[in-house]
Amino acid sequence: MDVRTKPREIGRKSLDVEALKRSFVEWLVYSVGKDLRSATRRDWFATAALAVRDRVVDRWMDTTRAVYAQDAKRVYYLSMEFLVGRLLTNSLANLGIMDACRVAADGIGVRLDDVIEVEPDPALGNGGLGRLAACFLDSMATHHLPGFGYGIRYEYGLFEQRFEHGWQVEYPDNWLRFGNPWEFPRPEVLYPIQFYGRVEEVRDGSGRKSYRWADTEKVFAMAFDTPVVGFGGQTINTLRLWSARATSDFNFGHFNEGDYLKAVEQKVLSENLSRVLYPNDATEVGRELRFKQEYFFTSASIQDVLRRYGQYHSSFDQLPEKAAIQLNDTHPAIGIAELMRLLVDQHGLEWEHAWDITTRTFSYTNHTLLPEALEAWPVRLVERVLPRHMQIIYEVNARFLQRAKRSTGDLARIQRLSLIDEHGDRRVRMGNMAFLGSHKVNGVSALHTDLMKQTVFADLHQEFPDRIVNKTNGITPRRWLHQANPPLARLISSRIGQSWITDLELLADLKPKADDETFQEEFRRAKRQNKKRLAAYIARHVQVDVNVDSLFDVQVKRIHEYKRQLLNLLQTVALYNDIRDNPTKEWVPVTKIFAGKAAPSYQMAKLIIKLINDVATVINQDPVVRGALKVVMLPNYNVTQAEVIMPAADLSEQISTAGMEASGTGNMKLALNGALTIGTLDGANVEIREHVGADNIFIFGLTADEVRELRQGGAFHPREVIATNPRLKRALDMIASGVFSPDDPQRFRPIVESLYNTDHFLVTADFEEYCNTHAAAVELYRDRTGWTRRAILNTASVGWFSADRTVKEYASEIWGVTPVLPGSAEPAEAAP
Ligand code: B1N
Repeated sequence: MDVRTKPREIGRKSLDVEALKRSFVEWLVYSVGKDLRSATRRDWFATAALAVRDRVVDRWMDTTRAVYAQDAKRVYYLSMEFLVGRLLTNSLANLGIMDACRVAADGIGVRLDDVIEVEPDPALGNGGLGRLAACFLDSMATHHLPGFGYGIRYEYGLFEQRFEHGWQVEYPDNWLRFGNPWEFPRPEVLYPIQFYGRVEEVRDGSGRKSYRWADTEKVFAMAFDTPVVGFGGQTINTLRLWSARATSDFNFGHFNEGDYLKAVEQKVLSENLSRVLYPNDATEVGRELRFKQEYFFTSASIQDVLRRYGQYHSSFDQLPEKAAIQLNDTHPAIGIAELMRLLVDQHGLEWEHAWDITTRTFSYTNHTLLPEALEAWPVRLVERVLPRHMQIIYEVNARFLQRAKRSTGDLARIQRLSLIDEHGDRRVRMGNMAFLGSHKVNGVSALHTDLMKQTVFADLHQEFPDRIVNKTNGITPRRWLHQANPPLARLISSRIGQSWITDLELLADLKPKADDETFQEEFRRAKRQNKKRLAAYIARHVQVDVNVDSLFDVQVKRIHEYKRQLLNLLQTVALYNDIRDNPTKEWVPVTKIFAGKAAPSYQMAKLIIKLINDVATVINQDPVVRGALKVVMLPNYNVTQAEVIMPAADLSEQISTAGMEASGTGNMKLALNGALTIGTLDGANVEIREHVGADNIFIFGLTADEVRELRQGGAFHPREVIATNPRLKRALDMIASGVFSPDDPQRFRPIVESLYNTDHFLVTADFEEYCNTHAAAVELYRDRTGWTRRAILNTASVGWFSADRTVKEYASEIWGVTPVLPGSAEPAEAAP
């Protein structure tokens, strides 16, 4: 069908209060099937979401029509993870109908805030990488860039974390239990995904060789679409998530044999593909199901991209002018082999032609240099699961190495360039694959990008010196300031207007107010309001009573040794000792707030959680320190919780071993909300210092270069460092002797021993400087004016870390896409 002949649907739903009220009642009665008296909060959530969704849909179709009508170039952001957070508040805020909706709800006796609180937080990601993808979607929609997110509709998201006797225990995250009002199932958008089988060589009449992938097992990928509301509600993009569905022919054999139950079992097994998110942040566990998940969503997405392109084009020559595919880390990197397979095997393109189209279409973002996180799939696995792709990878490699050999005779270098790691069991280096198949490869902070060039990608960088570029991460100011921090957002708008919401560098206009007494006073009042909200949250969730006037010292992120929660905790224990030694001194009251999940198989990280909880128990119960120090570990850190924590923080802990945190984005959220950073020169901290100024950030510790030298030089002996630092030694002795674990004094031996013996993350090396810097920060907190001035300058100086800036850089320097303004469409088909 000609997509341009469909009539355009008109009739937009009104945004005013009366219309909203009518919508609520109608949805409640006719769709949720309840009356006003019997409706539960969950019913009201479904009702509100559906009524708001109506307002989104008209505009969504306008966007789709406009992009179709212009045949504009689109960005496809392929990511295993999208940590979008709750969508009701986000939709209301971005549509600008928060107040109207509150009034409408009030009018029928419903408190909107109660309704908001029952929405599950879709945890379809682990941490920074998944949240970055969500921030980018928000920025693309807000700035009218035609951007699609493609990922997996996991039936179970990241596990729910609870503490039982201080230990992390994981519970399944059954987020779809009560349905998901935001998604549109698209049962007609269905693609076959193949696995296993074998490859046949076929020759046509002229003797030309081609390949057929035969005897495969098939699964269908079915689309679920969620609208992505840009700020102002003008552009609404699409997040398309794939769910696995058994094919009907899958179990034909069993049906014929009359084994009905076996057939059903097969169906369940094949649908496991989209069952659960792997809970590892920056560590890969090479599981076959994970590899199949990666191929599953990547293949479906690329088939969808080609289908959409094919509606308007009869040859593939223009694909790179119409589609940019961004690989969010190597997880979708198999897409490079998949596009080659589709172009060469299914559409008959010549290899060189297909390769040219492929490399001009793909680009790749690297998010980590940690060796344990670099994906390298065993050749034997790839060969078995995707035999044709393995052949394609070999062919890409052969051609590339042939070229490389012309310029070097250095065999070791050739081995390093190869897509195949020949050490031990042979593996496919997905990073090298992603690099070769892309026209641009980017790091996520300036330092990280430099380190990419010096380490993991040094050889490839020499071969392709223009390919690596930097795109420092950013965060969306809509969710992380406008939505999460209404008191500060209102204060800012009262002084500089509202344009900062979509143009965050305008916050610089606040700089002259940093010394303005009234502004300072109001800034403090906003912070205090947020701290009260967090204190209430803490009281509700962990029953600890914290002092709102204490310094809120926050470290919230995944638990990982490189992030060094242990460094923070050792300093906490040392401070505890200082206070006990000198209880009558006028200590600045400090509340240490931790939150974060450990990968379920990461024993050391789980032991660190237990230690934080055990230290918290002892300190919080000790009458000697009461008031001067409290320690809180909040369970189940997620986007919703982050929205409560970020606005309330005074001090932001960004203390990873230099060179190990690719960027960090929590650092940006906290600084934007007026926290001062204490941190190492790692990831984006380096650039945060450049923007806020060295006087407004607390930097300490070894630099990335010093870390490398210290490790290489072999002259680092943690045992000796500990021996020369009595405060550190005392803290470690206490942990080792069971002061915090009287029921099991040996419990924390593994932690203490690893610090004494190897201390790979250089906790002991940085301890003293960290303590001194921390003490200086706490001292400064006494100076209310000095602290507030610095806090204001942080907020005012980090506008550059908006995801809007990041996405615009990608758009112009990597993707080659430009905004499509809505409302300029010819009538066309509305389905994305
Ligand atoms: O990506 C974030 C960065 O800000 C962080 O510094 C970085 O640690 C994070 C495998 C990862 N890197 N790698 C991952 C996540 C899941 C997985 O299965 C790796 N996450 C990061 C955004 O750039």
